[in-house]
Amino acid sequence: MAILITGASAGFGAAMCQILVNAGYDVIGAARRSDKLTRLHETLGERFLPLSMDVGQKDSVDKALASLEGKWAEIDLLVNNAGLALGLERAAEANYADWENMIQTNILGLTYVTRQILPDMVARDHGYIINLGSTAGTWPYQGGNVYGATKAFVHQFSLNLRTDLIGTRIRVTNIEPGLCGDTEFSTVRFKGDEARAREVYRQVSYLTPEDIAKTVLWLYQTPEHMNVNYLEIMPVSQAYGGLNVTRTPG
Ligand code: 8X3
Repeated sequence: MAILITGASAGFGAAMCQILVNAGYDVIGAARRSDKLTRLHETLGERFLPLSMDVGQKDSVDKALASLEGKWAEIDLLVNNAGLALGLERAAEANYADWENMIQTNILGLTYVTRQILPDMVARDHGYIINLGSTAGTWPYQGGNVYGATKAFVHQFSLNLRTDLIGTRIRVTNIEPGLCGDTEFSTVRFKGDEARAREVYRQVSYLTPEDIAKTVLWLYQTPEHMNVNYLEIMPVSQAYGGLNVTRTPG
């Protein structure tokens, strides 16, 4: 029996691998960047299996998952963590290729992996799927357009999965973090503009990958009769704002 974490090479994913291996679980870390996975392997040892996989490419997902053998082939916890935000331009100015890339990874990629893993969980009548949504899937913000919409998909897909799984012992949770630092999230969003990425976290106390990884461990260890449908988490420095109003002069 093993845990599969996508997007394992950095940020949330790498922290989850670390915390779950340290808690005594066997963890498969899947990502494109195999050099980073190799480094994790060196740190985490034999309870960690690096798996080279591009979640956005169905062939890559199918091939990587088909290569798993023995205990590594029996996934008891799938963490669909891989995902990204690209750009913060308003919809009329946004780069369309960025939209496609986010849809490909955050929506299609997540379904490629889930659809492959789910039948075995159903056959064993046991398992847990934890998806990484976002507060952006519920709360709109300017420039969040397609990123937020992909996370709204993840929220609803999680709820619909659980609905399909009624009568089984398979659990599904959508974790919806708000502002989280110490990851590549903003650097990726701003395409390597480190100064702009740093500005997002300036003088702000943010959530860390460790906070999210500990949440995954907690969820996995909750009693098996209990299903957390979704979990919205923000740093104390963040809260809801009001709605925008435009006033007409005159
Ligand atoms: C991360 C939260 O607000 O940066 O998904 O989109 S936010």
